[in-house]
Amino acid sequence: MISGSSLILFAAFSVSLCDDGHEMEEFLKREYSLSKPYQGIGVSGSSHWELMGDALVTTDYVRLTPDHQSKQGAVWSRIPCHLRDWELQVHFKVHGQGKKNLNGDGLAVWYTQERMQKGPVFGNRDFFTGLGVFVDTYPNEEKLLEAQRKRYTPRTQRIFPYVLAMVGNGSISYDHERDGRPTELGGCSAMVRNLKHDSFLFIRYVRRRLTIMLDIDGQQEWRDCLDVPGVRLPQGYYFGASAVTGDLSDNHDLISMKLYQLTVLRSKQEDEEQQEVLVPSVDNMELLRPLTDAEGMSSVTVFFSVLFSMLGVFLLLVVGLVLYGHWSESRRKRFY
Ligand SMILES: [Ca+2]
Repeated sequence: MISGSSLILFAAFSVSLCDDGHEMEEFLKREYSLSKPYQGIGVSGSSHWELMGDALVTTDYVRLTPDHQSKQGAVWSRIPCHLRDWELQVHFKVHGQGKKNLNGDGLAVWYTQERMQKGPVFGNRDFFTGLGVFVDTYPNEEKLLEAQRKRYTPRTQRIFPYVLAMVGNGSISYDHERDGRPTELGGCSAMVRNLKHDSFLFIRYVRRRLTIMLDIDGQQEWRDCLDVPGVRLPQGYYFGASAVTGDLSDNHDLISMKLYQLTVLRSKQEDEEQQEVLVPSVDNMELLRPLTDAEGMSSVTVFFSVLFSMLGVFLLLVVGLVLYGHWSESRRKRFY
């Protein structure tokens, strides 16, 4: 695993080793990156990035929301990304006047089919298609259970702020009241608010493996947050970031989002499999499991079995009725 500082130093080009020992080359892709001096952002047509809602740009940051109630803002790439393997480094800052747990709601980083759509998921639409990584700063579920005078068992408690990943296929809703627990792919606690030093989120997607790391302790070291294999994300989606405040608020600032292309050697079979991904899915996750060929066949088989059984029963009934008709006829004839 390479460290955050080395990534920053070798911003334009470097070679690193993947977890499984594969050598990878990294290239900064400027067209998918957002960094100072944020030239032309917000001016229609003159930048690769577009602002929406309450988001605004200064010389030092893109502020998704200010520290005021009921704000939502986002920034979206205009260009769909067709890279297969990539890593995204997000330099962000969450800060505000509110004391712990009296702030909210958090920010999200997106790689989705949809873009520029307002909604309830950290300012973005629900039922999204693709990947969402949430830096959730308000524990809705905990507050809900407290209100119902129910207690968490230690096994289920999550310490907030909490970083969480979710993959959506367009038909799955994000459960805001439960902080996305039902659809959580994985996550970790992350004390990201009101830090004196820089904070970074790192999302790497290589050979269907999704890795999320954080650098928030001011040590210039990445720490693991999530590592999930078998995440199938189509190509051609948009990168974006959004944030929302409610009754409670924070400044949600983006300093940069830098996208690196990773060059990975693939077998022919991997190459072919990659091209088949049309809808996001996650292996071994029931909500999002892809249909295999065998399962596709078996559902067809089930359909025809049911159809033929019904036809069979119908045929038996008809034959039975005809036979009964003949039998009662011949019985009547015997009496005359
Ligand atoms: Ca929350």
